[in-house]
Amino acid sequence: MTNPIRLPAWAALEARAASVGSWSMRAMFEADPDRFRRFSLSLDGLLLDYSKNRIDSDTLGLLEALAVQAGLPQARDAMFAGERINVTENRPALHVALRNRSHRAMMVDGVDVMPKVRAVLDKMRDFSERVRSGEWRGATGKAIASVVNIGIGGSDLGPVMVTEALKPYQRPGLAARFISNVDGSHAAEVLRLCDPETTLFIVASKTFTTQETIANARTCRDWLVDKLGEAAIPRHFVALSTNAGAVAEFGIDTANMFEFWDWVGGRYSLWSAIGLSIAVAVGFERFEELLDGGFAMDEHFRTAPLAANMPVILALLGVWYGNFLGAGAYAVLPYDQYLHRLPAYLQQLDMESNGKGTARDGRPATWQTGQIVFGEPGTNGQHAFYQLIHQGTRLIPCDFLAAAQSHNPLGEHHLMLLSNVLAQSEALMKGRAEAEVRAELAAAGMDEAAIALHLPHRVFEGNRPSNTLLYRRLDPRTLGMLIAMYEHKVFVQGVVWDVYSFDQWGVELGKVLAKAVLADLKADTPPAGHDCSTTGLIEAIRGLRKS
Ligand code: G6Q
Repeated sequence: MTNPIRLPAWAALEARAASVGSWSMRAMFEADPDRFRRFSLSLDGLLLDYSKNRIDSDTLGLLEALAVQAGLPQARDAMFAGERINVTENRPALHVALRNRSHRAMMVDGVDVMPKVRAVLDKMRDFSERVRSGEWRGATGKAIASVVNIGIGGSDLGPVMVTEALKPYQRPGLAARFISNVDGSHAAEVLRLCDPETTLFIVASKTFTTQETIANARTCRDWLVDKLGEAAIPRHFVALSTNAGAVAEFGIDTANMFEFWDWVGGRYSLWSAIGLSIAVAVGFERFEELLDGGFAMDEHFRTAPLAANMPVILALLGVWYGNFLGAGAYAVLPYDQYLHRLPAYLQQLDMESNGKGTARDGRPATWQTGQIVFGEPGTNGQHAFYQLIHQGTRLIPCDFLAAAQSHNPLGEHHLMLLSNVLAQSEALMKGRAEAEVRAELAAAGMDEAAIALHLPHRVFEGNRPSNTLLYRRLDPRTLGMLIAMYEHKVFVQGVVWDVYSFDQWGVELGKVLAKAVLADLKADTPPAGHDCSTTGLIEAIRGLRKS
């Protein structure tokens, strides 16, 4: 455990940033026609091109040295060995066991967890097949047509993102829907689309105490009971949780509960029973292919040298930009409509894991940790916020993702999509030089005065970095690889930044605070114990709700 700024490689990187940080990528490409080959990696059909970055071999060497000095190889081994690396919650972070497709044991406290993992997978297979085949029926004998996952945060974002990404694999007549927000409008709008006789609710909550999820589950239970009576509950409600007591108390038969364990973090849980909605939506075999992809990336991360390791390289590039070249944010830009929830998913994965201001020794982190993640699918983003990425005053590194083949080959759409993603990364790197713009304006017939006015606004300095992730087609295995790649990227950055990536005390705080304010909103007595802004807002809400 060492503060990164005390590591020798940190100082070397600071010095390097001062001298080479502004090197022109355009010039580097001109000088080295082999740059793409030297700075790209392939793994099972997934290509990572990281050549459009402000790096050279020496800089990468220093970044790798930083990772080694920060103890990355040992930290990685400790994670796979099931050590209690989630120190502040005193538990391992062993989501890699959930997708361990080998015969290797995965140990927690001296016990192999794989038999339990496989038993739950078998139960998920059996259940998802029964629902999909129509063998599992609702209380009135009808087959299930809507599966509604009720969960929030880690118990929602992964399943939503994956079911959306794998929509081409869903079968007609069985819809996967999600209720997460405690805003009653979310439940109301989803329930409007459902028929109680053919709806199966999956209540997904690790703790089974989360206010939003329990409130939504109660509302859905009331909706069902109102139409079909109490006796219908066992045919229409199942639970995914670590808390059998609370599941039973809620009224769900624990025979219909799919278990996972405290060593599965919420935002790492889509591979566990929390993925049941995915398995029902796309079929268990596809779910297994997702696990296979995750496992392939785990093996790569575990065994590939740091210099040829996708998650490590992505992580270190993020460190280079964030800690040495002043970037505070990065954009995730999938040129793949089916990945439209990937940015939201990565926001949680990244910002909840590494949005920490305290180092592992308990002292304030005086270096930048975490990164602001944002994004939208291409080409929509191009017509919105790319302006700032191209010409703004901030450095925003980008990850572009694209499939060579579409699930929906409509005319030239896909080639147009691909031409956009390549054109964007090229333009970000090259920019548009003054001479180029001047010639273009002159050719358009502008006089000198007009050229002088327009020129500075149309010049793009370029030199803006990006990675491109290219794959054949967005299938379950590729998706599994991509998700695991980002998980490990976040892990590596947490190690370098010396923070605990697997807790989320900020989220827990929100859970506690909301309960106190709820009591004040319901009361008639003057709210006490708040600042005057919160008190004023509570009183204003009380007034507005009466009017
Ligand atoms: C994820 C976080 C958080 C969590 C939700 C839901 O890593 O811990 O997003 O997943 O708060 O928690 P439950 O699954 O316990 O309802």
